[in-house]
Amino acid sequence: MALRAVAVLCGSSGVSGIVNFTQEDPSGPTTVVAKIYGLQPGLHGFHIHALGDTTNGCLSTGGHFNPHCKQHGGPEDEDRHAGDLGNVEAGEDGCADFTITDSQIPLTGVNSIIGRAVVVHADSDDLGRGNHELSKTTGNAGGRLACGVIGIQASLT
Ligand SMILES: *[C@@H]1O[C@H](CO)[C@@H](O)[C@H](O)[C@H]1NC(C)=O
Ligand SMILES: [Cu+2]
Ligand SMILES: [Zn+2]
Repeated sequence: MALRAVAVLCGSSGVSGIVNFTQEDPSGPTTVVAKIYGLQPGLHGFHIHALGDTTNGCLSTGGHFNPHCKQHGGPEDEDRHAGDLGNVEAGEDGCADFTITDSQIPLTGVNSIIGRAVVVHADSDDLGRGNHELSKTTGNAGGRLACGVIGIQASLT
């Protein structure tokens, strides 16, 4: 029975979206399928942040989810935060379709992302490869446009 979760993205910026998470097997990878609206065309950093706290908007969702105390990177990197999912790319219509299958964002167990938050940023994530002082912590992805808490969804049988 697949585990499922969902995050509904909203923010003060007019950016919105839906992020679906599916984990077929409790020890297997999680597939993320997102559709985001209202973005400027181009790349936007896309992460799991540590806290599901939106009392102060997206600012209170903490830093990137980082249970293994690593540096910021891209999803393909050995040295990365678990929450580092790279960038979504919006077209001229401001919409981004994004899919990734990743092994560091389970929906169950000690490193579960349930109750944490998805954040989409104003700027592109340099995946830790920029020369900016923030490259190794946030990818210098700029402000937080929209976010949503990752909640449990009914399982599919
Ligand atoms: C997310 O899943 C719902 C069904 O639970 C579906 O209606 C929606 O189209 C999905 N969204 C994306 C972006 O895949
Ligand atoms: Cu982020
Ligand atoms: Zn990171």
